[in-house]
Amino acid sequence: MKVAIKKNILREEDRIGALNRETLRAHGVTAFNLIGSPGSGKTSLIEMAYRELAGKAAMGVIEGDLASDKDTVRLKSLGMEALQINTGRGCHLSPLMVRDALSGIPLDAIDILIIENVGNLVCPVSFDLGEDAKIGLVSVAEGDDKPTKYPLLFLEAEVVILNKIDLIPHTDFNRDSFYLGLRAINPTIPVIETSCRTGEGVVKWVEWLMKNSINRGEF
Ligand SMILES: Nc1nc2c(ncn2[C@@H]2O[C@H](COP(=O)(O)OP(=O)(O)OP(=O)(O)O)[C@@H](O)[C@H]2O)c(=O)[nH]1
Ligand SMILES: [Mg+2]
Repeated sequence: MKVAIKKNILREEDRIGALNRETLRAHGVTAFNLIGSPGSGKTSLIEMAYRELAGKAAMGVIEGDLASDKDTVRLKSLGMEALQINTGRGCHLSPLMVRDALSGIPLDAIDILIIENVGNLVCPVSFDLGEDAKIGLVSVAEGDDKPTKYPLLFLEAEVVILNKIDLIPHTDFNRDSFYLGLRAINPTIPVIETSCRTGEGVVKWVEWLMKNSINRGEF
């Protein structure tokens, strides 16, 4: 009985996710679901992308956090369209939360929507929010074993961002171990190494966003 109810809920979630995708398509918006641990640099990467995309494409953000509007305040101060969702005890954004948020974002004014999911490598992976692609983010500070321990994200994502590479000399992060673990899970997924401190890799990250937009970067 419990299993049947759970399956029905998931089916309903998928239906709303598909509806979100239709809405986004109707407005010509590409959506990316950014998934990474707390503090891995999700908001920092969004800030970097926004600066780099200036004059090329307009970006909006849905921010998911258990509490506070800190990230939204940060993004709005740059002039970005940003809307905060607080999940309370919830460990992920649901398609319905995103559905509600979409009505608060001027979709005709943006080309790319980044959904910063709640900091978590587990639950957010299971939900289709209506995104065009999931982006898996890990940072050097978390250790090189994350693909091995949290394989689902690395199977579902279309790209992996390895952030905070400026910290490699100060940690025991081993690039070879990281890539060995990742390739065992997903042999072909592209990886972009970035540092929001030095700016390294940011152009590549933004090029990936453009290339994987529904209009292939022709905004
Ligand atoms: N050294 C270094 N620090 C970084 C880098 N990227 C982000 N940070 C720092 O890491 C901390 C967390 O960054 P955020 O961008 O807030 O991370 P987040 O994933 O959005 O965090 P939550 O929203 O709380 O889950 C901040 O102090 C950033 O300045 C990086 O590439 N290198
Ligand atoms: Mg954040």
